[in-house]
Amino acid sequence: MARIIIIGGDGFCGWPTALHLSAKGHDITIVDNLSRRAIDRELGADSLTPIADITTRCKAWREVSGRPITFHNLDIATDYEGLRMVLDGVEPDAIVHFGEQRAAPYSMRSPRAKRYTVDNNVSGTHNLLVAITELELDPHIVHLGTMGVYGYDGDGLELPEGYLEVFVKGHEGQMIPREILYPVNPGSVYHMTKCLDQLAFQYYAKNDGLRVTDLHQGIVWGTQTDETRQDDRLINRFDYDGDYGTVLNRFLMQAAVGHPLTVHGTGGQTRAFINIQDTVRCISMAIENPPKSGDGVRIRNQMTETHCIRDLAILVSKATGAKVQYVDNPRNEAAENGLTVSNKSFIDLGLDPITLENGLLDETLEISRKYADRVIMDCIPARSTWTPAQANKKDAA
Ligand code: NAD
Ligand code: USQ
Repeated sequence: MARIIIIGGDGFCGWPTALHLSAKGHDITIVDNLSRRAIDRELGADSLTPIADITTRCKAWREVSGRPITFHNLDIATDYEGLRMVLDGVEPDAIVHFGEQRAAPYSMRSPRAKRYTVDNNVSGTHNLLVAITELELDPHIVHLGTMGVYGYDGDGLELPEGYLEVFVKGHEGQMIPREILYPVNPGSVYHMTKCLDQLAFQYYAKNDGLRVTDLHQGIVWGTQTDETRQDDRLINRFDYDGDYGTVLNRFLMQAAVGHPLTVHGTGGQTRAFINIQDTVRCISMAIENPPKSGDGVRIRNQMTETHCIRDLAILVSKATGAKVQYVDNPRNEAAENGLTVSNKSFIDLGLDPITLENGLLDETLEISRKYADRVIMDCIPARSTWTPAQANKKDAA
């Protein structure tokens, strides 16, 4: 069994992943600075589900499973020495890196938030790479990247898993093949940090032989997994506010509280999706199938289906009777786009995807209804805009 560090293990994807890997018998250490909980307080928002504090969570898991999880409250972007000490102490076989500011709207809300997102995400990732090389460790780094690095202008082609074969004209006119990182096209400062992460991984894999899997993940929906269902104190986070709530979970929560479903613009944006239970399974599969030193960075597209936002709203509306409201799009993004994505590498590893048709919408809807009285209605509208003038005003406020 492996020693695994989960950076960002108190978050929406990190917590159920920590439990899943612990249940499989791995030794789990969580590193998290609890910044996500602090940002909730800053925004006056909260998880729809009542999440226990991290100490209670770990204690509950030990009671339920008999297995310990160690927790370190540590900021990987600013506390390099602390990070180095944890790595040195654990000597991990694998590190799963979720520990970044992950909301596109939050990253666009003000100059301060833009700078925080870049400082936190880029420094955190780079500190991790430096510490591993300084200590001469050889863990498999599994990083959570995003489908958003590709951008949404690929109509007509199937997005490959990270790399593109191109042919460049040589000086004698011959066409020379090269494999390059798929050209990045971020849609927010947050997405831009994931593009910068990619370069850092490519460099440290080349120069220091680090073993990295970068998972280009789609939008995660759902809440519970087999492990988080086992005790109320293990319940997973459910974000629904205008900055952190992702679209499908927001629609389900909105339906539960009688709020119209807030479709941005025409709703013609097509995005990639994955259920949280498949997220944890994919991460486990990625850990079990590491790249070899010298192989470069292994990129896998971690998504199971694509949907257009308008169709999702209609689906939820039909299931619940909720009204659909087309609101001005606060983001700067294409009004309509097609999207086809290869996820062959996980299918080849045996992933049997959970899709919207599998009935799990009902479970998420039930959770939304159960905790509807916790919804802070003022947090529902998406107020972060991509327009500099408005974002600048927020900082001044
Ligand atoms: P989250 O915000 O719920 O969790 C991130 C965790 O990292 C939080 O607990 C936070 O406190 C911690 N963290 C942030 N900065 C840190 C730092 N400097 N040091 C230590 N801990 C730090 O986010 P999530 O939804 O669980 O996403 C996890 C990862 O997956 C992110 O990197 C995100 O970009 C990626 N991802 C998420 C989604 C999604 O839909 N949620 C989709 C694709 C990719
Ligand atoms: N949208 C609406 N109504 C809403 C909320 C969102 O129409 O109430 C639209 C947005 O305008 C956007 C789409 O839905 O076109 C997706 O928005 P989102 O907030 O669900 O997802 P996004 O901002 O892309 O970010 C989320 C995670 C991020 C991750 C990304 C994966 O927060 O961490 O990287 O999904 S991906 O989209 O594949 O890049």
